[in-house]
Amino acid sequence: MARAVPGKSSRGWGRVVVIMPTFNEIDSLARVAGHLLESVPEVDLLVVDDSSPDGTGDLADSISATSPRAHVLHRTEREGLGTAYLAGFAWARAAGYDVVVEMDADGSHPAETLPAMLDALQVTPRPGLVIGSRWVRGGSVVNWPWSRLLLSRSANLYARLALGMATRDITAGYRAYPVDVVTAISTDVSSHGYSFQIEMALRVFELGLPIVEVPIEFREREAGSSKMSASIVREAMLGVTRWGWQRRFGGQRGTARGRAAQS
Ligand SMILES: Nc1nc2c(ncn2[C@@H]2O[C@H](COP(=O)(O)OP(=O)(O)OP(=O)(O)O)[C@@H](O)[C@H]2O)c(=O)[nH]1
Ligand SMILES: [Mg+2]
Repeated sequence: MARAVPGKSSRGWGRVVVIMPTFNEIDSLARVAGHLLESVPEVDLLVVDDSSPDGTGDLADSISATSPRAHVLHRTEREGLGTAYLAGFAWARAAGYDVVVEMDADGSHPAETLPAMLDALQVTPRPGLVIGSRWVRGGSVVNWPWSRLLLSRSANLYARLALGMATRDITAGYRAYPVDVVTAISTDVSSHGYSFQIEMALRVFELGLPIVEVPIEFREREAGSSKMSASIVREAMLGVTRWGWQRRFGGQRGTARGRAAQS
C-alpha cells in the first residue's frame, strides 16, 4: 500500500504547510499540533513563535525534534499576528510549498475540516482563499460568551457593508491560500494585528479571485488566554473604514490589481 509522503499530498492538494503563530500557548500547543499532525498526515506544520515568555518556543522545538513534519520559526520579539504570518509565508515559499494554511494554536480551529478546505481550494475556477467559516450555513461557535458573539457578528457586518464584499466570516483566522496568491498580495498588506485577516481577504477580492467559505465548528479556547485587545479591535475598525473609503472614493491605486491595471 502506498504511504503518504509528509508534506507531499496524495490527494491533489500539492505540498501544504499549516502555519501556527504562537504567543504563550504552552498549555495547548502540544495537543493542537499533535492532533493536526495525526489527523491530516499529508500536511506539515510551521510554528511561528515570538519568544513566548512561557516557553512555547522550546516546546515547539521539542515537537519538531520528534516529528520531521514539524518546523519552528523563532522571532526575537512579539511583533503581532500579521507579521508572524508574513514571515511564515516567506518561509513556506522558500521551502517550496504550494499551499499555506493559517490556524490558531488554541484548539479553536478543527483539524477535521482541513481536508474539506483543501479540497475546496482545488475547484475550478481556483479560489484565491478558502475560509473555515463560522457564519455560513452549517458553521457554528461553541462556548463563546455573548459579548464575543456580538463582537464577531458586528465586525463582520460592518466589514461586509464597508468593503462591499459578500464574505460572511471575513475576520476568521482559519484559512487556506495558494502560495502564489499570498506572494502576489503580501506586499500590499500593512496590518499588524487581526485586521491582517480582513485586509488579506480584501486583497484577494481585489485580484478578482473567488473566496470560498467552508463551514466549521469553532470552539472557544480551553487553555491559555486571548490576545484580543482594545487596540486590536481599534486597528481593525479604522482599517476597514479606511479601505472602504479608498474603495469608494480612492480607486485601487497601491494595490496589486491597481498596479497591474496601470501598467
Ligand atoms: N507569533 C505570534 N503569535 C500571536 C501573536 N498574537 C497572537 N498570536 C497567536 O495567534 C493565534 C490567535 O490568537 P488568539 O489569542 O487565539 O486570538 P483569538 O482567536 O482572536 O482570541 P481567543 O481565541 O478568544 O483567545 C494564537 O495561536 C496566538 O497564540 C503575536 O503577536 N505573535
Ligand atoms: Mg483563538
